[in-house]
Amino acid sequence: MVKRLKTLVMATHNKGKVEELSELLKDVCDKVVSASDMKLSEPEETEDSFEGNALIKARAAYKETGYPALADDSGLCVNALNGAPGVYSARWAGPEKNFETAMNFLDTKLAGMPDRSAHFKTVLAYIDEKGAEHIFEGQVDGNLIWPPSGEKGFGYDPIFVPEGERRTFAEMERHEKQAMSHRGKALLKFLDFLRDG
Ligand code: ITT
Repeated sequence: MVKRLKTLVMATHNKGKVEELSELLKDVCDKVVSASDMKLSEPEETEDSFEGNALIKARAAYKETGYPALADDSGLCVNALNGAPGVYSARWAGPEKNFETAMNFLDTKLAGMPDRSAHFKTVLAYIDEKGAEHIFEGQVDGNLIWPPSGEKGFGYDPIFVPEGERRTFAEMERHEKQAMSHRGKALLKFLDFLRDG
């Protein structure tokens, strides 16, 4: 039986993540609110790992609200760039969060490099009602294309083609991306955890 939560805070200010996470979470929570809805502060992400930064965000939201909190730290890791931008994926877009700029910057860095393989990674950090911490991970491998293609999704989606596909994430419907994405995989692990717990 799935353990239902009364209220869950999604410890993120990223609208794209909220859209992708909230749909499935609504099945297991009476109420799902985001850090933006609750006007929570945005803690500085000072760790050099997805897990470390996910925990910073989840702990901050749990502390501020007292509700169980789920944070997502994620990013694009490019093999030819030794895993960059990785935990710096959001920061490459600057304070204006301009991903056109970030994708152009990435394309410039990859000039002359034939290896276009990359993966997206998500680490979800969950802090339960008692304050216990749990980690769930998801990854999707794929290749980068240029020029960007597609209007859906967010962030680096217009340049990422998952393995076995011909379309970018930005050319897919949300449920199609969800079925194969890093975030979708991590979220299923979290839902399994609630089911078993
Ligand atoms: P929060 O910290 O408030 O959750 P953020 O956007 O700053 O929002 P991150 O620090 O985890 O989140 O940065 C992850 C970045 O990686 C995100 O801004 C996107 O640009 C990129 N990213 C993560 N998942 C992605 C996805 O599914 N599609 C495209 N880009 C993604």
